[in-house]
Amino acid sequence: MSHSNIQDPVISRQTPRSDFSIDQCWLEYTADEHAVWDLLYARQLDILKDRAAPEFLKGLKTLELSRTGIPDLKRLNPALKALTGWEIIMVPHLVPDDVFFTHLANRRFPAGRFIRRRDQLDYLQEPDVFHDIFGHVPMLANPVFADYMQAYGQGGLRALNLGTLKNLARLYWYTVEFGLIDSPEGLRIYGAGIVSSFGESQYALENSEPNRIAFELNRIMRTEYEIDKFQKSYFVINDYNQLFDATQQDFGPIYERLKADTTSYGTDQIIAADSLIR
Ligand code: HBI
Ligand code: FE
Repeated sequence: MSHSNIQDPVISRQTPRSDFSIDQCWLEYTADEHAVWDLLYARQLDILKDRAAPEFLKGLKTLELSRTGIPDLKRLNPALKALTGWEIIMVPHLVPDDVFFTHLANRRFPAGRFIRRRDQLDYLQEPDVFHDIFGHVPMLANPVFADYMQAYGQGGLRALNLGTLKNLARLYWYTVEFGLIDSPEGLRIYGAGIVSSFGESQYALENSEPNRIAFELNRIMRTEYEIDKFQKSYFVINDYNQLFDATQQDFGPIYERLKADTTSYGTDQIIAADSLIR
C-alpha cells in the first residue's frame, strides 16, 4: 500500500491511542492543504448537484460542509451529534477490521487526517480526509442511513467471529461505497466512493457499460469487487429502509448457505435472478 500520509508531520509525530485515534490539530493544516479541499469540493459540487442523492446534498448543506477549507471536527462533531448521534474521529491510516467495526457499532466514523496531494486529485488508494468526510459524513446526517451504518458495524463484529467477513465486506462495498438509489428524480448516487470521485460520478450514472442491478443482499454477498477500477456493476436501492431492514434479519442462515455453496459472481456478471435498472 502506498502511504500518502507518511508526509503528514501531524500524523507522524503522534502516538495513536489504543482505539487508533489521533488529534486532528486543525490549526496545523497548511493553506495549501485547505486549498486542495476547496478545489476538490468545487469540482465535485458542480457535477453532483444533479447526480447525488437528495439526502447526500441535504447532509452537505445541513452540516455546512460547504464552508471553505478542511472541516474542523470541533465544529462538525457537535452538529453531526445533534442530528444522528454520530461523531467523526481521526485516524492515521486504515485501521484493523475489528477496530473499524467497533467504532461503527458505537456511532464513531474513523476518518483519515491527511489530504491527497495536488497530483493525486483523481485517485488515491488510501482514504483521505476528503473521501472520508466529504464522501461519508453527509449520509451519516440521515437518520435511517445512520442506523444502517451502526448495524453494519455490529454485523461486522459478528462476521469476523464467523469467518464471513469477505461476504459482509461486499455489502459495504456495493452500498456504503458504491451505492445508487432510484429516487423520484431518477437514478442518483449515495455511495461515498462515487461522490468523492470526479470520473466515477459521471461514469456510474451515464456510461452504458456498467450493469445497474436492483439491490439484493444474498446476490451482493456473492459478488466480487475490484478496488482500483471503476465498477462494472452497481446495485440500486429504492430507499434507505431497504438497507437497514436487510441488516435486521438473522444472517446465520444466509452465512450457512454461503458456506454450503461457495458460488461467487464476477464483477461484470449478470445472473437470471437479476432485475436490471435502465
Ligand atoms: N479503516 N480508516 C479505515 N477506513 C475504512 O473504510 C476501513 C478501515 N478498516 C477496515 C475497513 N475499512 C474494512 O474492514 C471495511 O471496509 C469492510
Ligand atoms: Fe470509504
